[in-house]
Amino acid sequence: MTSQRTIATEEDRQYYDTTERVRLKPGWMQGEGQPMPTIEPFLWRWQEVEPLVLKSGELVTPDRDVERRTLRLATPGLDRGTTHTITAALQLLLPGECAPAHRHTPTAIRWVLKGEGAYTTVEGDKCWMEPGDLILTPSWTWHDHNNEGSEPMIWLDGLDVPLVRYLRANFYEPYPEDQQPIVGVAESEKRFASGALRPAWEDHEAPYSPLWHYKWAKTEEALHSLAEIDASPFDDVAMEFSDPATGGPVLRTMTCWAQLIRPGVATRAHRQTSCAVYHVYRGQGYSVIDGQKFEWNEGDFFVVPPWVWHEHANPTGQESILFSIQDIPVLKDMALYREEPYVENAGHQPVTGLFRG
Ligand code: GTQ
Ligand code: FE2
Repeated sequence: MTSQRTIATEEDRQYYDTTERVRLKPGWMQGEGQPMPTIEPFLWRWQEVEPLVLKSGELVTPDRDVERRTLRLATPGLDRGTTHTITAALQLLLPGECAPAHRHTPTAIRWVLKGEGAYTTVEGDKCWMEPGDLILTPSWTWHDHNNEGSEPMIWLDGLDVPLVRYLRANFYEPYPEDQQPIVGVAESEKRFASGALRPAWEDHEAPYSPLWHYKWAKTEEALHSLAEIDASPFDDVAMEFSDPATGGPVLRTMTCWAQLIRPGVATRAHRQTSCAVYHVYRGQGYSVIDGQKFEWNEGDFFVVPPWVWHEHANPTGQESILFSIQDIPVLKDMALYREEPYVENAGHQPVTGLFRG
């Protein structure tokens, strides 16, 4: 059998020389190309990240050259992105600054971490940012960020850039002015934030949520309401931010979750073909990812790679809240989503190591 796959005779050699010359690759010869880089689980500590984010304010200023003052969560082994599909970055905007208006085909989300007095304008709609708010800037929507307050504003950006680049569909356009004209304030919220009710005469054809701003107060209330009655064995009180027009994920390429891990809860492990970038919005706890224990504190970030066992726990007496960006919609739409529960040991992985960073 193997003799069929080796170059034994002059005739073979000629054959393989010819296939190479005409750009044909025999599939029965050795595997093709470089192996895909594996994505390692990783954790960034807020204690280390925050001073570097604040210091970046002394190094650069967002303008037409710099565009955005961001620090990417750079997972080891990847030279772009935070996972193979998602880029996550911390962005800083100082009082009086404007991150100029532009649009691009990659979609972005903002998860607000710190500060007040800044807003993002999305397609003319002014969205004031407060910690715990989720703001969407879907594909090809104009957006600029402005800080009119007196404090540094810090948020987490999540973008589908690695996926869009892979698909060769990355386009970008600057707006002629730094700021786009403001048409209204919190308009998407006034139309759609009630969730269960929406304007009766409007059709929704956009391939993303018409609601761009999910306020923290509503998210927190939703988590607490669900916690009274139900929870997932794998993710505890996990809620997906949803498109009020479809009930589905807010975007085609990324979904966002807010997850309450109640005091004393240790979820069961499972694995999925999707991946996630997590932020610890509140509290303390740990996740076991691929047998490694990742202890997290408020403000930390961590990555759950695809098809890796993971479980979350909150051994403290206070609630923990996790925010995450996940690529589930891509896998599901392509019929590639798989999920598997960890069945041994009552659903808990043996812990083989402690992540130290
Ligand atoms: O705020 O518009 O992290 O365009 C990367 C690209 C943020 C933004 C990023 C962007 C933005
Ligand atoms: Fe942008």
